[in-house]
Amino acid sequence: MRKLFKGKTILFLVMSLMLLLAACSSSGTGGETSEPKDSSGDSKSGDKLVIGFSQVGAESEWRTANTKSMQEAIKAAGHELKFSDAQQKQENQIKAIRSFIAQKVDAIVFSPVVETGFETVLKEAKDAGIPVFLSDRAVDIEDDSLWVTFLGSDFVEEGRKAAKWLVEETADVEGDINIVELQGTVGSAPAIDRKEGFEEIIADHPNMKIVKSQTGDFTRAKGKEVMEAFLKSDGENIDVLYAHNDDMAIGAIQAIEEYGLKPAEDITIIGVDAVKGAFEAMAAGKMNVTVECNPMFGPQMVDLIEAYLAGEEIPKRVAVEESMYTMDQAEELLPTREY
Ligand code: GYE
Repeated sequence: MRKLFKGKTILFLVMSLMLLLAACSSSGTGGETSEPKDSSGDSKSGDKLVIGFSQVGAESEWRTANTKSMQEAIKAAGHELKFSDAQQKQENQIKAIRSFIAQKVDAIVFSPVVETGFETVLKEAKDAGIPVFLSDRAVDIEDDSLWVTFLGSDFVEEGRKAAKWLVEETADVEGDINIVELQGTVGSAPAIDRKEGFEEIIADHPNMKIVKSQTGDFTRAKGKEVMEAFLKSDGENIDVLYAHNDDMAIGAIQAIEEYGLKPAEDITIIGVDAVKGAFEAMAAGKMNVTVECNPMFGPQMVDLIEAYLAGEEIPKRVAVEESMYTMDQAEELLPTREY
């Protein structure tokens, strides 16, 4: 099967609008809230806060934009930031959180590299009376009193959007559609959820098969390396690449070109994040679609921290709004992209 991409622009626009409306009506708050820290009226709002931010790393364009958004928002609000880059290692994050606790920061912003294994350190923060705000990625911990709120994207929905686009684009294709998948960091919320959402949709389409799936750790270098291995073992039979982020897709595009095939024509390329690199690849005709995952929520996070410390009730889950973009929109939208 070749050339899956066809310009079903109108249908796509209608779909996007529907997705956007659905996102707007469901975004923001879940039912649960976090009790205010201080209901005595002795508010911390207006004070200069010291905020510790334990970031995952600098593995992708998305991450760099997210770090910048958080740094700028904290500075703009007149607060002090203590920043720690964990280089995608859980033990570095645990150390960073312990050091924030020792320094008695007012709040901890934490973007957990993986979902599990943070219970003890989060308990230590709670015992020290320091509120923790989960940023971008969730944890898989039963005791949800260990964090105030989780501000981030719905990764399962992103996976669904990617698969729905593919189903739409291949509606007329007869025969098997062989998909290779580049997963994000093993054990991370976006890798687990983007896989789940995608698989949920293709489950209703027996001709769609994930024939190979491996982690590329969310980086270009790893994405390229793993795609090279996929191509080497069965290059001619790969119809679609589903990459859990754009950086891995971009690395894979290079591998596909070096192998002698045409990305976006011979192999349909689906990414997630909607970073500038993806828009450039789409504008150059080398990538078909990217599902947006918006990293620019620094200001939203600062608002949540200030509101909580001022005694307001905070929803347990706050969603970031996002969309998706195709090749035919890339050139026009590229100059407007913030990240
Ligand atoms: O998609 C990827 C990054 O957690 C949403 O992490 C984030 C993901 C993002 O490395 O590019």
